Amino acid sequence: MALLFVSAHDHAPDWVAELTAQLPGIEVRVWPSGHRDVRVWPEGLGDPAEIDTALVWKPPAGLLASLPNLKVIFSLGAGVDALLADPTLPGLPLVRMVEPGLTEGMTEYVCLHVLRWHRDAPLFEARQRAGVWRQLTHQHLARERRVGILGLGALGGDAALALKALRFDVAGWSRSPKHLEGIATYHGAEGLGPFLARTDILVCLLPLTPETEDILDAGLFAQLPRGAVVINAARGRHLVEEDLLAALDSGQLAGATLDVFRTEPLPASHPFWSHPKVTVTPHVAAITQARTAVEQVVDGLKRLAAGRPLVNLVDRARGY
Ligand code: NDP
Ligand code: OXD
Repeated sequence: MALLFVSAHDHAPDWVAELTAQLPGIEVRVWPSGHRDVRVWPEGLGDPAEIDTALVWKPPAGLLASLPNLKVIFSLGAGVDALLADPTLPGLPLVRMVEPGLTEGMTEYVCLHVLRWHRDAPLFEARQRAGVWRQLTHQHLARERRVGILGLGALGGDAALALKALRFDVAGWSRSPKHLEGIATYHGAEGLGPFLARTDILVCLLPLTPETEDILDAGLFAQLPRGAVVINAARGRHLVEEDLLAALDSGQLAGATLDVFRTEPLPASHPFWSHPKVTVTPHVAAITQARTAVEQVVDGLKRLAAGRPLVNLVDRARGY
């Protein structure tokens, strides 16, 4: 039996090397064919009946349904919204990605961009471009800056603790109640308003589900203190783009860092590219890498072989 690897990225060689090092004898098939530098294993599906495991990022709709003996689907991404959007997705165990590299990468991204706004880096970058030497007379300390994280899961929880270690005044919002040392926690619809009212820098790390789609809209921005900043590193469809532009233009929001977009790549004509208050990064906040992520997949395969329960299973009813 074989593992089918599907990804638009060129990291198939790393995955094949890591998987075969840990599970000698495993057959990995890479789809689609034509990956750069992939020369040493069969490309393409081969006999679909021989595939029992899939390790995938955004496979085309219908591909997984065409594998009659598939037993488990591992997502290369933490977010499984694209997979769940395929109406033909087989009702098999679906394991999402939780791995140290992804978590550490996201925490670095969040800390970088929170600090960037906190220390007025965009302002000084603009002044440098204009050749202006002007100091600020008042400097906020991190403990005076209230950061709020939407989503306190694998990524949001780690980022919250790292920001706390930098002395920020951190709060988080989740669906169910949470206890995180030193973090003010809020949950559910009734917790959202009070959470937003005390948030100067808002970070979105929610999964994209029917409940969270369009959550970053005018109504939410209006509940933040005037001059707040929004960082979206989750999914583009969390954000109502025109509401963000209006909130930036009115001064309700002072800035935004966006890693994810409704359309990716972000179209060349999109106003975000040149907006003076927007920082754009190309969906790179955190990337699953074979060297840190292979252990989760290997552990899953061993659990499956031993009949032990899988971990990080997606709850399809919740959508994450
Ligand atoms: P988790 O499933 O571990 O955490 C999700 C968190 O969101 C949980 O705390 C959950 O609450 C909360 N949540 C979900 N739905 C709601 C809701 N309706 N109301 C309130 N809280 C809610 O996910 P991860 O932390 O691993 O990942 C989060 C997302 O980050 C991914 O889904 C993906 O979209 C995005 N991502 C982006 C990357 C990038 O490069 N830009 C890289 C990796 C991930 P509870 O704890 O109560 O269940
Ligand atoms: C993910 C992502 O969900 O990279 O892992 O966006």
